[in-house]
Amino acid sequence: MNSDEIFIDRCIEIAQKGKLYVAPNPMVGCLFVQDGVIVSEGYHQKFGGSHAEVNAYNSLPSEVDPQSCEVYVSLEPCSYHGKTPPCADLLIKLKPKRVVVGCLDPNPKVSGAGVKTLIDAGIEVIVGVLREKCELLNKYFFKAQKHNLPYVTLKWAQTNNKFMARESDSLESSKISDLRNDSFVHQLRASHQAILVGANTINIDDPLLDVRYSEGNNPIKVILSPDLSVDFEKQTFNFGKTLVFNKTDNKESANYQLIQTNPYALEIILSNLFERGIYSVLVEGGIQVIQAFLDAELWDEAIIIESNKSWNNGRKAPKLNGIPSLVHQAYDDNISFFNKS
Ligand code: AOF
Ligand code: ZN
Repeated sequence: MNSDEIFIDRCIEIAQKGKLYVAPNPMVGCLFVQDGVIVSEGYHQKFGGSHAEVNAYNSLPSEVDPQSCEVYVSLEPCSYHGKTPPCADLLIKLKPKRVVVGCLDPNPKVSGAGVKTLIDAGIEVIVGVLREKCELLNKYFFKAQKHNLPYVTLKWAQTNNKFMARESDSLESSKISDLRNDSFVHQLRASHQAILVGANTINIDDPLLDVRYSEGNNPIKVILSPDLSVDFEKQTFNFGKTLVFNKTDNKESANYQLIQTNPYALEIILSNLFERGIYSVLVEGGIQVIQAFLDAELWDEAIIIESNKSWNNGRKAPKLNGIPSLVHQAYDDNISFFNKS
């Protein structure tokens, strides 16, 4: 790596400290560098809070002249008034020697305008250092800004002979993955803005769908129940926010919100979630719901947790063709990651 890449890599590293708290905003890291030495660091810490550039500037020691610094930032500085003023204006005022940007901001309100404002103001700007890695850092944000749909992660557990659920009359335990991997699953929940399941999963498993084995906020719960067969007495309705997509009713109550969708189709539901500012959805089941996302090709990533247990019977897991981008062994499970394209 050359020195620009090393500094942008550090921006990416510190940006990730905001992972659980910035959504739907992107994670962003910024450095001020003087004569090849980092003199201050900042990252976007929470949604609605100040941007990485502002935080880095605020921690610049008073004796350091910003005009003697180069600024590194993993995402193009913003150029419009959102919840905070434009970072490009701040940088123009500070007049750094150079601004090095990891990747352009896909937000149509920025999308090159931040870089252009800096160049027009006579600041030297370099764009695209570790571009792919910077874009990957914010894969949810990029998907949502470019396609007006949230990033969809499918996640399921299967036995080593590919069963995903017990038959409905079975009394045997339906837990498949290693208990020690529950914290991994809860990290996934915490890193998505919403968690989505079908009504059968609620009615049969009575899951909480919260984050309790790791740090982070509970995701918004999304339940697909076209005919409103979901049992509203189940425990997930006792806390937090739950959206129930259905064919017939719109209603808001203390514990849930019914949303009628017409036509009742996954793409319409995802688009509705995007309009609500939800940029990432974790689909946790069951079989029919996951299969529907696969069939409609409305997914971005699939994570399969395969245990070393074998069942004699049950209901088969969806089939996913393709080669995983990563497989790792975690306790008694193998976890495989697939990207759609
Ligand atoms: C930056 N640095 O640290 C972040 C940026 O509503 P606001 O003011 O917080 O603006 C949110 C938008 O700003 C977001 O959609 C994205 O385009 C950009 N995020 N930009 O220069 C940052 N978080
Ligand atoms: Zn900004």
